[in-house]
Amino acid sequence: MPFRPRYTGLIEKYRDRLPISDDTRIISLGEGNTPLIRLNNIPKMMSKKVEIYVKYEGLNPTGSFKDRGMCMAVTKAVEEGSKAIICASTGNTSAAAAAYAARAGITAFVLIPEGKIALGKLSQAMMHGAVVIQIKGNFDVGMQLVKDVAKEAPVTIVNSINPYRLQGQKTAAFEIVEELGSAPDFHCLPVGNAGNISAHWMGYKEYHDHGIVNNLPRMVGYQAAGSAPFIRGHMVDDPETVATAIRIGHPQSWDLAWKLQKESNGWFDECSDEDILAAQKLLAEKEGIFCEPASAAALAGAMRDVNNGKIPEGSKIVCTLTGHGLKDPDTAIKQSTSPLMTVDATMLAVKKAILDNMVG
Ligand code: AN7
Repeated sequence: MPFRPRYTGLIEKYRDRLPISDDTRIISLGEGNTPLIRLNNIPKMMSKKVEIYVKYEGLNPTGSFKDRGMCMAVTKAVEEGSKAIICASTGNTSAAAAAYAARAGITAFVLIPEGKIALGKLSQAMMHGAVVIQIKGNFDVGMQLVKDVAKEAPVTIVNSINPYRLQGQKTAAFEIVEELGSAPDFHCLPVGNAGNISAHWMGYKEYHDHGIVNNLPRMVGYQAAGSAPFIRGHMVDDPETVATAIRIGHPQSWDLAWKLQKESNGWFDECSDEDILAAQKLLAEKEGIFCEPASAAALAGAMRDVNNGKIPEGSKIVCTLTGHGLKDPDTAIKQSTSPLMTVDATMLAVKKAILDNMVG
């Protein structure tokens, strides 16, 4: 039986490209190395021919892309002697912070908007032993509080304003290039704080600058219509969307995002909540891939922009599916149309249920 070395996470794999030294104690949960899945059925339903791949970041240890950045942020915090980390979060950052703090043996403080984070994410933060502080305010308010309090208390901020976060997250672009043998023509992502889209661009540019790849993608960022500061052109004070992960009106990486939009010749656009949920469901029903609502914004936007010609026929597209569908079971069940029935526990009743629901 052929053996291969155990995969031990993205810091070990990309240590030469990350700010790590030989004696850094690495805090890892085996993050990264996520599948790049080629969609089979959805492209066939589209009127124009394109190749679509999804980078399934929901398969990271805590179920979102945040693990890529959090392993780096916590590794560096520990190296610098920090005993506690803090973040504001719409859910996924808090889950990742809680898990990596547990792994490192330090404390995580997480500020979350009361009642506005998905159940799975809350359960993660609580289960990993974070100090969960619900605030009567949204993410943006929480983020400001975190910045203010970190000036007065011995805590390291692990939101994406921590530069190590983007360093870790850039590795997703490395993986894509390594698997495709080139950069895609278009890379579509959901945008909240715009940290992840910025990190991806950093990764692509680094491989390009170092001669590993000779093309660059156009970066496309999609926001939820009720929470779309990049489309409005200014900060939004009361963001609202079913995609709670990207319910962010004051993006922290505002300048970085506009810079990469220009450099990559990409664009930002918005998707309605209906389109986001429809794309989430389509992906689940037609491809067997379950992502959370925010993630589906990438696919919803890409499909629309293929249809309207902004993304030309023949393009190779990567959509990042930022988080796992299991993060938000409530939204999934609420919009599900699959028959959920209860029948008598008899062969006859079960047989009838089968025959009544045979398709084709
Ligand atoms: C599933 O957890 O900001 O544009 O506090 O969870 O880098 O902010 C989450 C963001 C997309 C947006 N998809 O990424 C948080 C948080 C999912 C997310 C985004 C988030 P950025």
